[in-house]
Amino acid sequence: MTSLKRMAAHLFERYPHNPILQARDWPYPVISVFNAAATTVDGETLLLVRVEDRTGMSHLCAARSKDGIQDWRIDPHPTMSAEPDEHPEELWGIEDPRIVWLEELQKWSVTYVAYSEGGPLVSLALTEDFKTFKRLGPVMTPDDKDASLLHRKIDGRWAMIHRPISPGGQAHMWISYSPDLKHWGDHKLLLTARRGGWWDANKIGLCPPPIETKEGWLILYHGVRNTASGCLYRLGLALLDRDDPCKILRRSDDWVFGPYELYERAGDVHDVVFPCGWVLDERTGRIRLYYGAADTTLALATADINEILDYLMQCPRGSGAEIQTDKEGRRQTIIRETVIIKHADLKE
Ligand code: BMA
Repeated sequence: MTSLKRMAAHLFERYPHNPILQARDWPYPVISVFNAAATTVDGETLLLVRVEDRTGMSHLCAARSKDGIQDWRIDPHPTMSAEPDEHPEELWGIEDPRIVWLEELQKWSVTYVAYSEGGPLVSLALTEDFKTFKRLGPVMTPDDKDASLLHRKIDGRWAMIHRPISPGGQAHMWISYSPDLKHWGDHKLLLTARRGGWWDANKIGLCPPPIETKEGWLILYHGVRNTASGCLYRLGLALLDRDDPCKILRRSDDWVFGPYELYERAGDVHDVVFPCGWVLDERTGRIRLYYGAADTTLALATADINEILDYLMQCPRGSGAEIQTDKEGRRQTIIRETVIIKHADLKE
């Protein structure tokens, strides 16, 4: 095994007492708790957890903890429920939130999946307290999921990464821009799913919101592999240019985290790890990654952001697209040159 492959396998470390939250911890009857967004509020970690009840539909519920690991205080009632009367696109529930603090507005954005009669779409809400939510309504039409804002404007416009499904079932990550968070356009294809035997062939999607680092926007994304016994959800890394996030600087060829422990391999949907939130402790450089395990419980893994960046800076440059079409329309394999540069050499 090369040292890069060894690094990939050890970047994330599971919390030994996983899962950290389960249905039986809930103050009201539910069947599964998973895919939580995460942020820091007044020095505490706040998770907005996707909760499914016996209707089969989901709502969001806040859980707070001082250390982000244990002693969670869970809201006694759903914190944000679907409101299909005023928002028909939420007919079949709301799912998989991502939270971003927008310094400019002094508000948190919550992008989430609204499950409409026409399919799942991306909706956006703003909140100042995680008690009331101002809905801005659907921002992307169906089928579209896995969306998050960048925390600041890029050249005067808000940017959102999201994942529409293309005809034929292929699902790639896109980036779109808006002057006001309401009207979105200038859509660009960002990161494409690979093909064939790759772990991230055919379907990928953003996991937690991108983290801005000196080296670029750090992206964790899921890749879905179709197998004879169903889908396998694993995670990979990419780095986007800080000033122009449409540019992909690096992408890992290997997946860096995948279902392994029993609570990830068995549950309502087996073989799924699905993070929607992470919190960076700026003092220690440790990341706490919160992920849904087998669509049943919520688990925690930790990682060092500098190790992740060191690893990424040794990954192939560019988007990792391996197949291109030549002028005559023939497919050709592009052999990429992997240039190893020390992370330190790239700092100004
Ligand atoms: C995706 C989303 C996630 C879910 C995953 C695995 O399409 O619906 O909420 O965790 O599938 O079932």
